[in-house]
Amino acid sequence: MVNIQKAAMIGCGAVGATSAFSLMQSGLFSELVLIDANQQKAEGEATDLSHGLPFGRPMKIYAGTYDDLADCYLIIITAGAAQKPDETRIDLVNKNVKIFKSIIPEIVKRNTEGILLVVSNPVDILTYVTLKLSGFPTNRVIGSGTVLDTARLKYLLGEHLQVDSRSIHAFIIGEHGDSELAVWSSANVSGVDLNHFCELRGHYNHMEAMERIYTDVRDSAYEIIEKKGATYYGIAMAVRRICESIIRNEHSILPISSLICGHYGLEDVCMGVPTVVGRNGAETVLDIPLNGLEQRKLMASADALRKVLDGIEL
Ligand code: 6V0
Repeated sequence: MVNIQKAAMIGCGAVGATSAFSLMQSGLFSELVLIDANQQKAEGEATDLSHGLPFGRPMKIYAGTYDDLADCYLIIITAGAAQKPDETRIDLVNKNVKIFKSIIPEIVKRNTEGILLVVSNPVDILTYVTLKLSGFPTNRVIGSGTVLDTARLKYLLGEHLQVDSRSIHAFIIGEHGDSELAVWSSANVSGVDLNHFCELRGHYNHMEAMERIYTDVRDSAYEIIEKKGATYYGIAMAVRRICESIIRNEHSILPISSLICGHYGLEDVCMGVPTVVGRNGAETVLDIPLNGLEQRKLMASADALRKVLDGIEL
């Protein structure tokens, strides 16, 4: 029997440790197991995090082993190499597929009922690899997809329009990477069409501003990595948001990555598109309306991912 209040973090580097910190503050779990190839790192992070518990809510955080996964409801994987300056996410594929080939069978040996949340990059490729290696049902293997990219889009639009980013309804979809796209055709601020809202705020060069904002979103990881070596706070909050929707069975619509079967005319690829997320993981993948250009860009993004998948032996 899995325990809904128990989660595991496999990989305790910058992203794993920061995500553990955000989960610790969320109150979602009563037990969090940290696993890393570097056991000392997992132990150090667990002790450091635990020292913050008297300021938060009671729970157990400890460095564990794969045996501790047996009753975990949610297993989050952040293990693997991260981008260095001038590397793309796709450049990580060989190193991280190899790492996943060692991790996923260890999970499956102990736990066949939990939900697997992939965060390591390239996240869409690794979500697909995890799905195939685990043999889990498609709803129980998800990736963080473009949840972070969508948050970046909302943040930048909020700054541009001087409005609360939570009132903005817009998505980045496709690959979490260079071929992702912004769905401008349905973007709105609490029901007001985005272009109209821009005008209300005194902005008229929509095309130029939207192109700049999209480019900033797409390239923001490169910029942050250039400046501070890694990105982790934003993704830690995104991980928390996804976990919240699962554990609290919120049925929130988040652009997580999961297997696409027939949606948008696409098959057999994992990528980020708006999906109802609840206790069962990826519950319903949504076909949101796209204009012709957006549809072509989404196809191109799926093609780019498929080419990488075709080069992987599973
Ligand atoms: P990091 O700080 O180098 O940490 C990686 C950790 O993984 C290290 O502690 C390693 O010891 C550990 N590790 C390596 N191999 C194994 C293994 N076989 N089993 C267990 N642990 C292992 O990297 P960082 O934490 O910065 O990034 C982790 C991954 O997240 C990278 O692939 C990033 O590209 C990816 N990110 C994904 C994002 C997203 O939006 N999905 C956002 C940011 C980073």
